[in-house]
Amino acid sequence: MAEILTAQPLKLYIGNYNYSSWSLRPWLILRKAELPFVEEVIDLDIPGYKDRLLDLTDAGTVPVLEVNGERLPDSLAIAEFCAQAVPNLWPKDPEMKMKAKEVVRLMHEGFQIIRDEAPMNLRRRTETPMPKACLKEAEDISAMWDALLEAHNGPYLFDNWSIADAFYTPVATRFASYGLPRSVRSDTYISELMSDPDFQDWEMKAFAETHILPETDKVNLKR
Ligand SMILES: N[C@@H](CCC(=O)N[C@@H](CS)C(=O)NCC(=O)O)C(=O)O
Repeated sequence: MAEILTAQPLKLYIGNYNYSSWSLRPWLILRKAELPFVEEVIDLDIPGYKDRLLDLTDAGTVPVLEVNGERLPDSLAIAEFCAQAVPNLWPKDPEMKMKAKEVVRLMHEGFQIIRDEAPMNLRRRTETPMPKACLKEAEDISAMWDALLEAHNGPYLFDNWSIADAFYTPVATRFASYGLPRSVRSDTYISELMSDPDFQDWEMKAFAETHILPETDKVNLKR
């Protein structure tokens, strides 16, 4: 694996910093793994962007990690690739690791209401009332975080920072952007993730970015 990693620099194709939650996850993981990589932003929703994505991989989405000319799509597959090279990205304890994988899978496959109603938009701060179903999903996530933080004595979901925290960082930003309800413990967790120096590097790039996705910027402005 080390050979694969060093032969050519890793390249991560990502969507826009302000909006691309799926891109943020592996970007954070690569940073925490201290795996050197270069990144290339593909502006989403501009004419021809989909062809560009389909030229990269059949998935037609970002993130995509290029390893020695081979391209690996999907945030979770990229996370697992990094964890093979740097095993402490998952908790060491087997039971904890299983649980961490379960909560990551939940995020990767679910929480569709929050994804639709409160898309990641780092520049957004709004107090517009959110739909009930979205509030309910936020409460469920906050309760799940609380149970894990309590069981593992915070500040992270498991013993140390892990892929699970990477997967929930974009969710934390949604709580901040849309004022979603959360417990005091979850609020502390959100602050922890959002004050992470690597996240803050990403956020600075989002604030500096000029590309706008009007459809995403419209979400929840009119309620
Ligand atoms: N399951 C994929 C989802 C990737 C995804 O939907 N990425 C969005 C950007 S955040 C995308 O590429 N959208 C472009 C499109 O759907 O046309 C993953 O985990 O990487």
